[in-house]
Amino acid sequence: MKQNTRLILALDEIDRKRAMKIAVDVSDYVDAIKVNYPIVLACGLKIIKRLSKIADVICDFKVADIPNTNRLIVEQVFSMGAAGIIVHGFIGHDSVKACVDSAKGDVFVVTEMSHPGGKEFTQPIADKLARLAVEVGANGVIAPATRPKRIAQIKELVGDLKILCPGVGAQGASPAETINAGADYIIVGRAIYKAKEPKKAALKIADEIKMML
Ligand code: OMP
Repeated sequence: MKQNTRLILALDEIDRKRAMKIAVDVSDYVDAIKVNYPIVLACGLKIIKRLSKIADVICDFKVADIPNTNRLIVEQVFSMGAAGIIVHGFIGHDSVKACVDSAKGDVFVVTEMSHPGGKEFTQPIADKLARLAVEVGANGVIAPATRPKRIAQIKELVGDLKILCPGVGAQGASPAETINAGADYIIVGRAIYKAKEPKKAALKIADEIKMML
């Protein structure tokens, strides 16, 4: 995945035509497009192929199963042209390693989640999950933009692994603070795809990121 604007669009838009238009409109300002269950359930797996012609696609399926099932999921995702996949870490070393071994691209491990409930169960084990990501040879981790201090702490644990941070915009975090805390990429959904002019919104955030580098 390129590291140019450091902005990743979370395209949780379920209308296929609108989603494709937004993807094309913002393509100059994003390094990748992240898809999650909403768009894939609404539009089918083929949306991954379609979007991957516009930008690198990261499949945020938060994979969380036994090693064999994970392998089967990961194989399907990469056969559609995805560039990366997001998996949970709490499933243990063997299950995450199965993802890394079968991936034909990047694997990102969720550490502490960005929403308020992320403090309940993911925060207490997030440091362990970050270490696990390093130990199994993942390419990066997901850390919460909503808690910049935690980004910095998790960065200490993961060294060269990339840190992708959701929570900017609709969840309240700012691009500047997130980059300052050590994020390699910022993941933004609603603040772009729900904006009146998604292209302008993406450009504004990309500019804010640029100012901090
Ligand atoms: P917005 O809140 O609309 O910007 O979207 C954030 C995106 O990041 C959504 O697609 C979430 O599913 C995703 N996300 C989080 O918001 N928090 C997390 O802790 C992890 C993720 C993720 O793995 O991408």
